[in-house]
Amino acid sequence: MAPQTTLSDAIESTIVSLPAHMQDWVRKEADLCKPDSVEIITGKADQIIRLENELEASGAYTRLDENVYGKRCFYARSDKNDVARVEERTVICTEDPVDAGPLNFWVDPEEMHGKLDKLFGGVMKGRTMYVVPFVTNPADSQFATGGVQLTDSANVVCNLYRMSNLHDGWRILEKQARFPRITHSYGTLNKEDRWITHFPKELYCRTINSDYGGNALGPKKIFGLRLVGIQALENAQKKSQPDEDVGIEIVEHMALFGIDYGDRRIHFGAAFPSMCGKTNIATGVAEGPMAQYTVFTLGDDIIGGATKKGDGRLYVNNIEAGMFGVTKGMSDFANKMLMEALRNPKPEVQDFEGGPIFTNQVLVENNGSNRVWWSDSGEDFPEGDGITTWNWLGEEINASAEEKDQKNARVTMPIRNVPNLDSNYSNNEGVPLDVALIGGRSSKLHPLISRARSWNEAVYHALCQFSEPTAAAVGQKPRYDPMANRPFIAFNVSDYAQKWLDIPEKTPKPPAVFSVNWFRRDDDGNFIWDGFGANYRVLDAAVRQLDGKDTWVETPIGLVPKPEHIDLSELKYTTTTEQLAEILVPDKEALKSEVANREGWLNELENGLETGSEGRGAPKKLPQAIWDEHEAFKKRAEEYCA
Ligand code: GTP
Ligand code: SPV
Ligand code: MN
Repeated sequence: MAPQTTLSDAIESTIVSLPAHMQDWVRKEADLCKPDSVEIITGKADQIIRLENELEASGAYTRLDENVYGKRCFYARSDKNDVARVEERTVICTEDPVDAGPLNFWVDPEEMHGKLDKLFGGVMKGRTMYVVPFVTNPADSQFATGGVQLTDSANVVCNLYRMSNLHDGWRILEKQARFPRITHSYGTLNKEDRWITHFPKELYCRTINSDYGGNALGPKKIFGLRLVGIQALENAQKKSQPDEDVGIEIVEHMALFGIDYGDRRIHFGAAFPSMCGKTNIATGVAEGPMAQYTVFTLGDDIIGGATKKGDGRLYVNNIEAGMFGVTKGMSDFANKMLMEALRNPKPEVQDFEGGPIFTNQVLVENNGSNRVWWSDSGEDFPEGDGITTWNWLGEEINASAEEKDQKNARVTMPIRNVPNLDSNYSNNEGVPLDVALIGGRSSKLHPLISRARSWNEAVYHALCQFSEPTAAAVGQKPRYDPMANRPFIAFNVSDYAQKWLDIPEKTPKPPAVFSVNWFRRDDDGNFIWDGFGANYRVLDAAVRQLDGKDTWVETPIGLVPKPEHIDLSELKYTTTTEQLAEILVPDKEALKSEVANREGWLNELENGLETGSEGRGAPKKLPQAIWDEHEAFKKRAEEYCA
């Protein structure tokens, strides 16, 4: 017997068709949110096509010309106050604030639920509540986890269908007794009442008043990185020896790609903060002296995996099924394989996942044909007879308009369209993670590439990875961003540091870790390094160092190549040998202040942020090994700068 609710018979009969262990939760949420109807997402394309048509009929989606990007390609505009992640409103709700740590915002779970119950009360009146199943990729790997998102946003459903594995969702969820749950409503889109909340103990997240990517697409950051990240921490903590199978052990904010060297394919993971080049490096092409090397794409944002029994290496996969890429700057020069995917969608993908969904670019109408334009695409702003253009705010504009596409305008697209997808993309066992690249935007300090002398030193540098702000999150400032994961570590950062320090004990053949920085600037603010396709030359130098072919030079921040180790022939922008020599070593002035800055940062991790600590979780002691590495760094830096 179903408990007493005020739900209609139609809603009740939908709910009873769900797997038995989910019904109570969905019923309770429906009773609170009061949708007019409840619809179960089947995972089949016909239903998604119907939702796309409804979004088009309502004016939310503009259908783009099939001849440009293939079938089922759409354009949407967001609310003007809902264009990026909102870290200030991202909250971890644990009983003990120490479990959230000093970097996360923290609210007592009961208090947060009370506040959210009010905001969710009746929020779906006049709307449909969709029940969306999903599973991390690949569905049949031992690391896969299924979950359910409830949402009143058909736009979120259509994006999720391209980004996450929904079609295997129910099959996996049937077998999974405990399942993570996310309830989302775009609510009123009011930013004052926007909340992205996580209740790790309940495997439950509630997010309201945003329809944007990382705030609303549950399987991505909310579930994929944060909740599964906690699961990976707990599994890794309980693991006592390398051959013990504990399920998923590692989840990181990393792109994943392979490059063939002779008969071996080396797999790289790239942990760069949001909008710092993950999609670029995973979908770019090597050029010049490396033109014969193919880059094989596996993923552009989140990896998960574990140590393989008997092998001792970390095996990882992209846990997503699509990409959510920044369009500004997307071009044949910056990420050719992504452009190819847009130009040549595969028929089976067009019919199943669908085509790209663009949000917040410039809409271009040319005699009845609709397409989009974005900044730094290499294409002139469209002008001429029969052409009309509107900016992301919906205003008709011309080439001289200041406001064109939004800085964080994005495109959602199924990864299966990428022509150079690694054949192991959906391999249940994953691929070995050979090299981990850790980077950020550092205009003065960090060398183009460096390698720590030991594992602990690498962890220390990664914990002190610095990066300048981007448009991917609202109101960001320059900051340290541990392993490019700062906004996504849903537990105490000291435990995260310890987890990384423990890797060699649990994974006898851990990846080689290199720090990279494509973003050094000259005194006029220009980037010194060519970047993009030239970055693969830097990776080539890394592989040569690993193979013992080149001997690198000591600096306080790690070993660095000599200029002759990086081939500068046929560069597009011409970084000179002198410039290369400059960016291969840390800037002395920057290094001097870095020692004190890092000391301040580590103290903040241990004692709480100096400014803006209000509303955050509580700190705890950092592992001693981190302080030991800091002392060693300080000594090396003082000698170097003397
Ligand atoms: P999220 O999706 O937000 O997690 O970001 P991402 O890391 O995938 O970022 P993406 O690859 O979309 O980075 C985009 C930005 O980085 C664009 O502004 C690019 O122009 C810039 N970028 C990427 N690679 C390079 C590079 O090698 N040099 C320079 N100067 N800019 C780069
Ligand atoms: C990021 O900001 O790191 C992204 C986009 O990948 S979002 O899905 O919004 O998190
Ligand atoms: Mn990201």
